[in-house]
Amino acid sequence: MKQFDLSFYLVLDRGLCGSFGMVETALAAVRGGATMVQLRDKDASQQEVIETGKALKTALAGSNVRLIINDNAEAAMAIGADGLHIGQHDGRPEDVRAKIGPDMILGLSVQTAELAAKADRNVVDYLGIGPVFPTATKKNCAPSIGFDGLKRVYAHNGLPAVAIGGIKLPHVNDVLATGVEGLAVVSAICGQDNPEQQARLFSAEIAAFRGSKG
Ligand code: TZP
Ligand code: MG
Repeated sequence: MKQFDLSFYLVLDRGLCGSFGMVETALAAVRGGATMVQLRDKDASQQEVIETGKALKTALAGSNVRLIINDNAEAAMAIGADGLHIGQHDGRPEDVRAKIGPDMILGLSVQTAELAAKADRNVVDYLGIGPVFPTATKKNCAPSIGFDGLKRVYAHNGLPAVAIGGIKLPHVNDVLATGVEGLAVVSAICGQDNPEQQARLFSAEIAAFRGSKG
């Protein structure tokens, strides 16, 4: 059984992290309670992705935080990452799974209930559902689905899921009330003056939600 905790999933963006850097941002977020870290560095060369990924792997060693690489199976394997996250245009999940082998965590982005229903539990380990809200962070983003859409899409597959897209601190309760296992954020952490403190606030909200559910 693969062990991973989707509760508070940081997706790194090189541009937003700026001079603070992706590794420092990840470390700060993990100190603040982030449970997963994804390297999503669309404009970097293969060598840069692998270098950053290896630096993240070293930084996260000894923590329970899983390192996921966006879109790039070769880099994920070269880094020795815990997992890979793919979108709807990144190859058939079956083919990607064949390439990365059975042990790597595989995440898949879905935007609709139809796509969620099609995701094969024997191939994919978790879903990323969204965008919940419009976001400037991702170019050419699909239409936002809101909390109702999130709930509907999540209900179409028993896989664990994280919500993504425009999620900020005041949304934590409504996101988790849809039933999803966690939430993924980029700009709520990357580029913030104090990413550790922001992460702490998210973690506290998540813990408070869980506490209120007993
Ligand atoms: N996939 C769907 S929305 C998104 C991605 C990578 C970006 C989310 O960024 P933010 O800053 O948390 O809105
Ligand atoms: Mg993609």
